[in-house]
Amino acid sequence: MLEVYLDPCTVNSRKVLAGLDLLGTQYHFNHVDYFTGAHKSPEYKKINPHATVPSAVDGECTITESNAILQYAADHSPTDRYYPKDLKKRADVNRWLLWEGSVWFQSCYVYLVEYVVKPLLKTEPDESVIAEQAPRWNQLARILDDQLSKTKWLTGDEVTIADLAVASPMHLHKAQRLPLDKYLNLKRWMVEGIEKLPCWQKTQGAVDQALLPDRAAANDSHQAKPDVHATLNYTKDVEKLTELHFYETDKAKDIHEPGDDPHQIAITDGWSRAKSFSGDKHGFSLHDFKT
Ligand SMILES: N[C@@H](CCC(=O)N[C@@H](CS)C(=O)NCC(=O)O)C(=O)O
Repeated sequence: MLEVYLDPCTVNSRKVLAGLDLLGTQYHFNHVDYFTGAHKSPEYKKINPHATVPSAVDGECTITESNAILQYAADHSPTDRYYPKDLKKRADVNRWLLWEGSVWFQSCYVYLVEYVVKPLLKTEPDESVIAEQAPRWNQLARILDDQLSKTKWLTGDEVTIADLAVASPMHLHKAQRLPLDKYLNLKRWMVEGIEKLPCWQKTQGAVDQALLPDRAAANDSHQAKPDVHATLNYTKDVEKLTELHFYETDKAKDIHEPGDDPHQIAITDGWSRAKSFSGDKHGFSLHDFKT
């Protein structure tokens, strides 16, 4: 099984997680905590000497570039739908993957650092850095907008791994303050295409939780309308210790049977807040589930 090493909140890690979900790839997740610098540990650098996330290991094979991980996983997928085997179609996907890694990521990253990371670290964004980057970003956004005025997804009618790769550096576009209103085709693709993909939605919570804690909390309170309920059968709290005497009616008459106090409870998705949970007073706690 593919071992992946990443932190779900980083751009390139989120790209890989969304991509593996889209492709239906089975993998084993290893958390490398970016904020504690675990990607710089000697242990991790044995896997990835560049000290960056993500990385993937499949037996003897180690892959250290997010787009290369997507390509590898797609090549092992039973379908070529998301990474066509047809060489001309594949060349088109490849050129967007390379374009993203060589120019797009760097430009979007400036906005991510200034408007997302710095506020997180309680530092002021440097507007002169944005002003310097803006012409470059606009030039690149125009290229995407032009392409997306002709096609639904970057390479045609079908979503491919190139779409996820290009979307990832702008994954927090509102918080990054990327001026998408100037690029309506790009905005349509991002908001009505990418952000509607289940694989994208599943990977949003961890990003919000780590990088936009205020928004994550607000979303949680919006999500307070749970759509799943369950009945938990508590046992009534009685002074006398509960003993099992169900068939001895005399002894059983003043005790309560286990599960004689049903409570309807609402189940809400707390995954985006998982890090803030600890054991509660009834002894429940939330842990990562190893697959
Ligand atoms: N081209 C690499 C870039 C990987 C990369 O730079 N990852 C960032 C997080 S998105 C990182 O680990 N940076 C190291 C650091 O900030 O120390 C890829 O696509 O995997």
